[in-house]
Amino acid sequence: MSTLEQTVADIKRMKIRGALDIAIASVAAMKEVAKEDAQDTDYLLNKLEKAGKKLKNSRPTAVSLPNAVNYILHVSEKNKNLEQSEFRKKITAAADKFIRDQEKALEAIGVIGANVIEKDETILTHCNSDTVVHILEKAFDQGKNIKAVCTESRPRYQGLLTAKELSEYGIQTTLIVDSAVHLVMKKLKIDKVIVGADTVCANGDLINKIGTSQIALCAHEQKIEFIAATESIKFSPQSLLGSTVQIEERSASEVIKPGKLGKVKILNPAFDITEAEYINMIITEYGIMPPQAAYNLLREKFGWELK
Ligand code: RI2
Repeated sequence: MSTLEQTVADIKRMKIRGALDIAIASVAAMKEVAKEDAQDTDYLLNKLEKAGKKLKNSRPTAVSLPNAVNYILHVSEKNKNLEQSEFRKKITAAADKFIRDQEKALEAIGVIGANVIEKDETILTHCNSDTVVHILEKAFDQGKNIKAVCTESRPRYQGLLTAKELSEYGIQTTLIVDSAVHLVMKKLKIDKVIVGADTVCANGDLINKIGTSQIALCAHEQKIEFIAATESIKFSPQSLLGSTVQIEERSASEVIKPGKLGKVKILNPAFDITEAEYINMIITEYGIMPPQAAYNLLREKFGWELK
């Protein structure tokens, strides 16, 4: 199997998962496509376009994936008049820079996010976001003696990954079932909720793992700060043009063994939408911003995509 086919398959079955990781893996796969044998630059360009389509179709919700692919396609288009070897060099350099930039963004968010956390705070998180894990580990490194509460995140249980990672890092961690959030917020005196993002829309709405919006509502009711941590690659330029984000529906078999409940229909949406009004702040590599500033970030960062 080629790197491209392998990457598409791994993203589909969530062997590669997390909004940032699928973007990085997609760019790495396109870099390999650009190295393949070809008669001329046009042929390579065509191969990259086809690869981009396959990658974009592998998972529909996290916008970091099409943003990453479109960036490489944009560089390809800009350099299509170059001779083949020069063209390859441009794509390789762009892919390497993209990956480095995401690593730097993650690092910057870690530092900014850790500054937001106070000494002895208890932070609740949902699902498994590398970005959030990074923030909590940085805060721990600063000697802040934080505690973490992780939801299981049914049906795929990504919360177990978060709990394991944080606990092994030395952070006092508690795992709860998803439906315990409201009670536990009071019982364990949660200070802040910090979640990752799959997509941020121009109006500041957040799309993240199913269950996020219920947690935001609980936090709102209990006056607990609700924070999203996200690299700017997860902002959706298409939302500026009125497109809505497709919420991925995954197989019923992730929820229950097929047929176990006879004719009962199983619905398994993987993400939900948290409205901007329930979000206190968004942490990006550029700093802290209110969700209402999403529009400005999009115009600034993705202007090239909107032309
Ligand atoms: P990072 C994940 O989706 C979760 O929804 C998580 O909050 C988000 O991606 C961002 O993850 P999934 O791939 O990029 O588990 O912060 O469906 O790692």
